[in-house]
Amino acid sequence: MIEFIKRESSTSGQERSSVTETVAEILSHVRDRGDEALRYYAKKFDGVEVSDLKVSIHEIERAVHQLPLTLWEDIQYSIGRIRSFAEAQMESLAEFEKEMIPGVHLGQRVIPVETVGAYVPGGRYPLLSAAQMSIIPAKVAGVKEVRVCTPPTKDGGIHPAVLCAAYLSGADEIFRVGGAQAIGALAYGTETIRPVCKISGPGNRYVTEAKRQVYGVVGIDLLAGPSEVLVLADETARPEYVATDLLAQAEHDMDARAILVTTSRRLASAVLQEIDRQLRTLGTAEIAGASWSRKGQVIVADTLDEAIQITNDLAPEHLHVQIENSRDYLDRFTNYGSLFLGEKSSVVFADKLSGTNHILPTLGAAKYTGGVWVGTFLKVVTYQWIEDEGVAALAPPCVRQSHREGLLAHMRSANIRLTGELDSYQPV
Ligand code: HSO
Ligand code: ZN
Repeated sequence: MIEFIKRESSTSGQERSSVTETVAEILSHVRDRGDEALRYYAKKFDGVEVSDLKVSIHEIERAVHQLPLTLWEDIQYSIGRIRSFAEAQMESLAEFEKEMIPGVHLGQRVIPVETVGAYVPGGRYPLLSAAQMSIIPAKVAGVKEVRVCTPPTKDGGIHPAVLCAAYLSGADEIFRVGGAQAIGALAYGTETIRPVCKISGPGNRYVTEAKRQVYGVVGIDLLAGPSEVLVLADETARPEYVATDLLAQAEHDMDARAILVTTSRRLASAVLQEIDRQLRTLGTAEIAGASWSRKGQVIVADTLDEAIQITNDLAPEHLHVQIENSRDYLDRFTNYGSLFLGEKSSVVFADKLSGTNHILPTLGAAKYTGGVWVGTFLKVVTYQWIEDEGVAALAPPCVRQSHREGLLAHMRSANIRLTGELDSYQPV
């Protein structure tokens, strides 16, 4: 039996279709008019006249030199952590060639995507880590060119720390273009922005819808929705910790979802009280409080098994387990973007610098995919090399199968390798 102590207030999806139409219009405008459309939307949506869409190396160098030393060091530190983990993932990917039967050699290769577009959102909080999370794994994968798009600030610049984070992470080109129009530019190309093979990075609902619409023309990483956390806690969890974790997700935006699943009614009420207490002194209480009251949920389960079941059903973006001996439960969780075991493993470390990626599946997508990783920027492809002995084994069943299917040119292509003739092999 589960009980909802606090439920998500219902939301309607009526705005959805207008977003779809607006985005379709922006994309076709960008495809038809290129840079001119990008400047038009910069004026319309960002309120700025943009002359140089591409950020010059002088502007980047100036931003790097003006960056406070500690911040520069912090950015370098997080780049180092994220790169190390991406490199470890890279090592886990195996290329191989194997003689499967005599004369049939099959292999697998791992090839980087040639060009990647990294979208770095602007919005309420300029996240330094957003740039790093796409660019670094792409570069570790061996992507030749990473083109970054990020919205211009009100004065037509780019937030200096975001610019530095993108540059120091290895961005090859940076453009002051945001929103759906940036996705259009990266997918179709304009006079200034050359098209890429794959687009990665989070964004608002317009950016996400644009990624959905250009998918096929280019690849995309995933469709990232508003941030989510699910904290699974038992009676041993600390209400102060759990409350900070729920509010850290809630402060992202009004649509962020923070969920507590617990086996302890006492903990549930302690956390609710603690959230109210912390909101009184939290600088971002306006958003965090609003999103908590709109989207926050507290669910009490009778047993831990039941709580784990709910967790797997909800498939949250971030899953933070704060129960006794959390680490022993690793195998019990099957649907999540990223898992955090034990009370010390705060999600915010991974948001920025423990090393794992923070671009993760939301809205239940963790049922079918993980988040961005070095493999997002790699193609696992196959090859083969077949000798006579292999032909002798493969051709007869292949000829028979093709014949049965009525694929007569296929039949010949196999047969000529076996007999040197087109139709000599008569399948029975
Ligand atoms: N929680 C966000 C990532 C982030 N938060 C970066 C702060 N900085 C989505 O996973
Ligand atoms: Zn966060």
